[in-house]
Amino acid sequence: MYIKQLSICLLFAAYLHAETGCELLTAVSPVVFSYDDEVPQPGGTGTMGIILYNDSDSSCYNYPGVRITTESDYISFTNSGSCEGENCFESWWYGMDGGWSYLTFTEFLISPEAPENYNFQFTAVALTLHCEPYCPPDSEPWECLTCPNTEPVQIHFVTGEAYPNRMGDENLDGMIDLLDIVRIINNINSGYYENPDYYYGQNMGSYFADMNQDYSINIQDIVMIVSLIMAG
Ligand SMILES: [Ca+2]
Ligand SMILES: [Ca+2]
Repeated sequence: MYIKQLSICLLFAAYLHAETGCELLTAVSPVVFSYDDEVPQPGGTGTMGIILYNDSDSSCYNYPGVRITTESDYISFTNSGSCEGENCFESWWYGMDGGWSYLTFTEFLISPEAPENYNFQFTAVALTLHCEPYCPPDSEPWECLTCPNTEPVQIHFVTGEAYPNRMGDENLDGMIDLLDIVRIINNINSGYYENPDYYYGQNMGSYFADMNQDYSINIQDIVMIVSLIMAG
């Protein structure tokens, strides 16, 4: 039940809008997932995928990016990207069209000293670079190279518990089951996936349906999802 509530919360947060007016990127999608089943135990390394989503109709050519930070003890990133320090990760792109999504992965370490069932969290926010015209009048120039573009989104994990979403979870409800299979079959039959924009478009579930990540959703992906369901 906890997982389902978390997923709903995360999806809801996808509709947050920017407060700074910083260019055209208006939302960071907090859909977080992993290829692993569970968040690792203390001493392990976890991988988190997060999708940056431009929910406006307009393109953003002002260097959109995503920054993920953690203030939780025992958690650090193995690669900070362009961010400084081990408690921060950043990824940037040159631009993105309206309605498109970009995906970035980050790896995090859970210290062996962390307690069992350790509850930790990340904060994700969408950014744009070079947003000086929108900076507060009293801000220093270097403070305004990166502007928060969305409200921060909190992402919670517990060691040993399932990730909010996994590959195969087409309807993003936190479970991989018959509902996902039915949706994928219906979408294949209706020709929905033949739209070239589907993959990074409005329906992020398409990404989760493409199990083998070959940019095509077909019987091979269905077989992989069925195997997952059968494996329990
Ligand atoms: Ca599902
Ligand atoms: Ca595929």
